[in-house]
Amino acid sequence: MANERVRVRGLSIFRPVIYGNTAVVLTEKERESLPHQDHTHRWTVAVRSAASAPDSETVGGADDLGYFIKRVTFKLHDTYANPTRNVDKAPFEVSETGWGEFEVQIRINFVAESGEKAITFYHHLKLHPWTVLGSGEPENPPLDVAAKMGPVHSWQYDEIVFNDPFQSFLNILTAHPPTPLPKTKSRPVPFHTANPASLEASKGGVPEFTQEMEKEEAERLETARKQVIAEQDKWRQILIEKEKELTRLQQQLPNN
Ligand code: SLL
Repeated sequence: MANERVRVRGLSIFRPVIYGNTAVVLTEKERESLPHQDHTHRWTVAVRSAASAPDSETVGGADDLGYFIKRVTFKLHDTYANPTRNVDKAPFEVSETGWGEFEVQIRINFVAESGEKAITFYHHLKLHPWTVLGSGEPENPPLDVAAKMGPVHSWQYDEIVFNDPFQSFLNILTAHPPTPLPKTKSRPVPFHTANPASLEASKGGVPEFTQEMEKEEAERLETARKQVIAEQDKWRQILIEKEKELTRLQQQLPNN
């Protein structure tokens, strides 16, 4: 038992999670039945496992993260009653109605065996659909248009890494391997429904995270890295030319 509190040095182990929110526009009927009639949306903010359960209507959430997460504290905007919401078991989520977007603080406390400090994520609660840039449309479409566009999904993928974990915590983690992400999309649903072409395909559907998305992100980073290097080379060249010119001009000055 004693050696269970020993750290396994040099070992890193991670768990893939997503955090974010889903939001829908309230129907007129729903609005009328609420105590706050100025509320326009119903939303859910959550921390979930990255993989989605097959045929589920939920983004992510295939695995119950309760084996390593003890508590998630969602800190809502101060306009909410009791803005600090503690959730002590899966699903780690809060559902509310409201009228505005704001930043949610998401604090994750790990099980006692982990000996890990809490971590904090920040998520901008998204209610309004993304609009096409430069399309001349207003930034937030009117509610009736937004309602037709279907639910808004705003989710961030992340990996919680544990370095030098305690042996007892490592045992817990390895006993619960995460459901792997699918290689490619099994459902033709994009995350960003702003593009009208993707709107039809996405209707009523639920997006999911895939391994392909990770590959695409790596490719985008690599392209950006090459661009930065090319720009640096270009400006270094310009600097060298300018310095030469400066020297030339200085030599032409009368007291030289
Ligand atoms: C904004 N900075 O002005 C943001 C604040 C606050 C959102 C958004 C409901 C609160 C209640 C609610 O949606 N608060 O229950 O009245 O857009």
